[in-house]
Amino acid sequence: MKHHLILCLTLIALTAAAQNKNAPVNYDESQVPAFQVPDLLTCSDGTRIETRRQWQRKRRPELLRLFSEQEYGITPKHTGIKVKYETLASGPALGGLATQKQVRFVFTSPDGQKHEALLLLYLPRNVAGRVPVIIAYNFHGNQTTTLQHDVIFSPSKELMKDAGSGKWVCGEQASRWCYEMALQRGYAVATMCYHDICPDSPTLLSHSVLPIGTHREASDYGTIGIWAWGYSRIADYLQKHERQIDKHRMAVMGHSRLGKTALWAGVQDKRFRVVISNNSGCGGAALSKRVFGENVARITAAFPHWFCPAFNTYSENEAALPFDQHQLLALIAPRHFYVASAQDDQWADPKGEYLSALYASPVYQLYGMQGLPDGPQPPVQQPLHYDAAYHIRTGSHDVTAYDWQCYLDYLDKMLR
Ligand code: GTR
Repeated sequence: MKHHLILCLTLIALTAAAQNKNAPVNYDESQVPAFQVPDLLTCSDGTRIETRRQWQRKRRPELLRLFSEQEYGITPKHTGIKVKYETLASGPALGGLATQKQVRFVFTSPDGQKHEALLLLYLPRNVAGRVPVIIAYNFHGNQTTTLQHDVIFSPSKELMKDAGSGKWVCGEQASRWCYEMALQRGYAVATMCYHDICPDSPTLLSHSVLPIGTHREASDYGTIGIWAWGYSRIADYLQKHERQIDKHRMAVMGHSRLGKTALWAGVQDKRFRVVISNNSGCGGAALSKRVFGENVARITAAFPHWFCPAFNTYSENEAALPFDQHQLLALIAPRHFYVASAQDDQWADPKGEYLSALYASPVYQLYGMQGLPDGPQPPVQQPLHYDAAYHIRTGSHDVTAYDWQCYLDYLDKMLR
């Protein structure tokens, strides 16, 4: 009898999980539920925040804890992991515009396990003094980001089921990487394949640099937490070992799932002066409570390894969320964030991304700074560049030359 009951309950649980994958997706603005975003400046005990000191001492840590415990998982402070670097290649590249370096990171965990990741760094030549840097992961290996044939394949390629597919071919993603434009404007760019830090597949998690088990407790980090931790390890290297890099002018950038990751990294690591989220959508810049486009049910069903298990609780129940993504963006202040949307990328809810950026403004005000000014979402191709920034461009889910141009204009303003 007891066994029968357990079996029934298990079946119900499994069916519920399976149904999540098919949770409805809304693209109709008139069907957006009535909602109120949780107030940025009111603490859980009702205290109203009036000063930046109160924000820093009380509200910011409280919100950071919420995002750690309920969305991305708690980032470990002490991992015991040691990192060694080995330069595999270095020399002129991109028609003499850059010095290229390819650096192998070897992570050794306390139990002696080793993991390798490969950094590709382009430094501008003919620039005197230290330069700012943009750090951004790529999806299918360093070799896909450029047509230069001397770029070594990222090691994680070998693990992936689709390793033989066109996705991993040299230069395949080159349109997303405007290296020349950045270098000409005096920026270094550093990239690494995110799978090198932790493969984005539930069956390959044993290859992660940070350990992640098949069974996780409610607030245990998922892969977004691991990738964000990895962004900080790239910053460590650039800060300590690259004399040409200005450690006070580091920006972190990411597209889509890596945009979510860039935000979470930027919130936690104050070395990132500008945090760029390109089409990051659900679990990134977009407000969850609008339930427009991708929603919590869909994302947690499709990618059960990305967030901490506690986030599943809000599947088809965004109304119960005690936080929303505008508060994540606000945690970046007084440093700067840039949220960018694409008109045809409705899955990522461009309007929700804009509103989230706008609703973060009160914290910039506390700092005597100017976040996005009150007003409707700007038209396409009309960037708003304040102490926080936003643009929406024409086209689809992608990173384009237009996006790079806007980011570089903004970085020129904020990092000079
Ligand atoms: C989609 C996912 C989005 C976004 C995207 C990407 O499948 O639903 O949240 O992260 O992948 O990373 O390209």
